[in-house]
Amino acid sequence: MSIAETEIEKLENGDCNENNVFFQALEEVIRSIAPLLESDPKYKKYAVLERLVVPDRVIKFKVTWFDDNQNVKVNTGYRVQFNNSLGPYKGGLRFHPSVNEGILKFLGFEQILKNALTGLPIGGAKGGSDFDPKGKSDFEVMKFCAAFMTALHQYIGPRIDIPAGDIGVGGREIGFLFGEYKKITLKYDGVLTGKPFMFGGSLMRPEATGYGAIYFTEKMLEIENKEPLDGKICTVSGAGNVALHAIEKLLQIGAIPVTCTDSQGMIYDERGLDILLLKDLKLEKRASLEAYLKTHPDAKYIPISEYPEGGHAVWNIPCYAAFPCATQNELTEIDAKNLIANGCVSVTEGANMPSTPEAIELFLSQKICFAPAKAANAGGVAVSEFEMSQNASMQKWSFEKVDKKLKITMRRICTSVALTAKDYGVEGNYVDGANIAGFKKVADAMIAEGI
Ligand code: NDP
Ligand code: 2IT
Repeated sequence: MSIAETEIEKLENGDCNENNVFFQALEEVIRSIAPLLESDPKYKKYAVLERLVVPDRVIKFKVTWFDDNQNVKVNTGYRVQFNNSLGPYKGGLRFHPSVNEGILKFLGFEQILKNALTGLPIGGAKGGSDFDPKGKSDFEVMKFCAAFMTALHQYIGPRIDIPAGDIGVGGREIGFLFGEYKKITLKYDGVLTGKPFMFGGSLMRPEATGYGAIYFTEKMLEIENKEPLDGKICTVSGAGNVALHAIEKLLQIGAIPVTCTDSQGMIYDERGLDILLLKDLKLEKRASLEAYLKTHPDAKYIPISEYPEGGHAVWNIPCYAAFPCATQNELTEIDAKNLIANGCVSVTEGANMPSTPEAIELFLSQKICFAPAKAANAGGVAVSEFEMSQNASMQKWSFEKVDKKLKITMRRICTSVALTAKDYGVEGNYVDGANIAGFKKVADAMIAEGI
């Protein structure tokens, strides 16, 4: 049995079984790096893989707070500090009722390789809580964030672990978390990224993940000799930070994004989406997407109850390029078949692991340009690192400077992933390219730092 197969079997028989998203993320990476493990004995000698798949530590804590009716509420908080070989632990916080240790381990593991691909000095981590910010007042969110930070503050620091946002955590939550950290520690540290601009946030951090995914796609289409995005129909899922900024950048470059989704349904506006309205509805008013119809009655709204069996309405809409930007496993094998049948040429993962393994296999076998999450959505964490640099040097960079650095970073990641794939005999396979390139950086650092 190969080193990779032995490790997968060990994981399957351990506490990480096949139905688990953490196992899904690990299995993909281990299969990609199998040739590297066989060809270079140092990885086995230093047990790099066995060490890499286990987080350095998982911090789990109780978060108690009062709602607006003075009821005591109890949630669970986590921080998975996965690997700090390349730099301090870095990664977002997710507040969503589905959050559990398995989901945060998958996200933390992906973050290690993603952060390595940026070429910046950051390790991998993820955290969050099963707290649901939806329907909560600003005061309730503030009280929850304060209680969460009370438990977390002793484990983080600007050279230790620097959390940021993810699903359910944006500028509002980061602001409340930062305020509480400052109050408890008396330190004005850049201990979180994604802060509002007025107290140390980087310009363009909100836009960075979505814009970065489009910059990556432009470069990938260039390398693969495909037509550029301008004038092309694009489908996007999600209606949060990543999706809306991907849509905004698509509109800026002359593409025609026609869909977005939230947890309740999909909007299809074949003339191209109204981004200002969407930002107001989803980022300001935190309303349902259905409200889009009040301003644009010609658009279509499909609630999730009417989605096709085993699939999602958004991937039935014919498009040139697709951008899943909502959540994990939101693009299934059935969805992939529909996209391909309708002529889709390119798929870019804005969300973390949005495509199932079966969907990815189809994309790769059908030679669809496929940009995997850990490469394509690295723009968010890259600009987070730019925010850390600005905080450390007490500077504020212009929007243009950050945008230029983001574009260079995304194009560089794309090129290095494409070249790595070519070097390892899997030209055009950006999944293997990203996994091998990211793994090598982390693994070589782990070996150099000793066990
Ligand atoms: P937001 O909370 O801003 O938006 C999430 C969007 O996805 C919302 O429209 C939400 O719907 C929808 N959504 C969330 N969970 C589900 C679900 N289970 N089923 C259907 N729809 C769902 O999060 P982000 O935009 O920040 O994150 C989106 C994805 O991008 C995640 O996978 C995240 O890990 C990834 N990512 C985020 C980065 C960042 O910088 N923020 C960086 C890199 C990756 P509703 O409005 O109804 O809640
Ligand atoms: O998945 C991700 O890369 C993020 N949620 C952003 C992490 C960060 O530290 O900016």
